[in-house]
Amino acid sequence: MRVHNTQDELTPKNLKTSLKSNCVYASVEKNGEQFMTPDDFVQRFLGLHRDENYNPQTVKLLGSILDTSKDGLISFLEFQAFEAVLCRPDALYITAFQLFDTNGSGTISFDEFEEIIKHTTLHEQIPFNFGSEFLRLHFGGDKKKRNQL
Ligand SMILES: [Ca+2]
Repeated sequence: MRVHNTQDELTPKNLKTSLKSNCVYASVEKNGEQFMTPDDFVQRFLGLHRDENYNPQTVKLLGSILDTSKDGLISFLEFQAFEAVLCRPDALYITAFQLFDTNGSGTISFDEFEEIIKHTTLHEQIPFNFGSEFLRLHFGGDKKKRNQL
């Protein structure tokens, strides 16, 4: 028989269970409302990037996926909205979009795309070609075109 610890897996069901106790992870209180910081969500709630050499920028970027208002804090409503996203069949696309949309405008500019790609370890190993046909297609020759979901 396989021993299964559901607390170790990030599934919509587990998130729902955790949702009720997410205030435990919220370290910031403003006007009577509790918020999680990116550190609270990524390191304490998910249990990721906890080693002493973790990259704070990575934690900030992962937290920003939930922080759709981009105020640096994750509200209970933002956490609930993320749970709803995870239940959708296109959850991966929406999550990726929210990662790249760093200013929460609902569109992805060339600068936002470049900022995230330049942060990846893959780019460090194999530099991404920001003058490629792929980028011309999605951002136009002048790189001014913005992409929406
Ligand atoms: Ca927020």
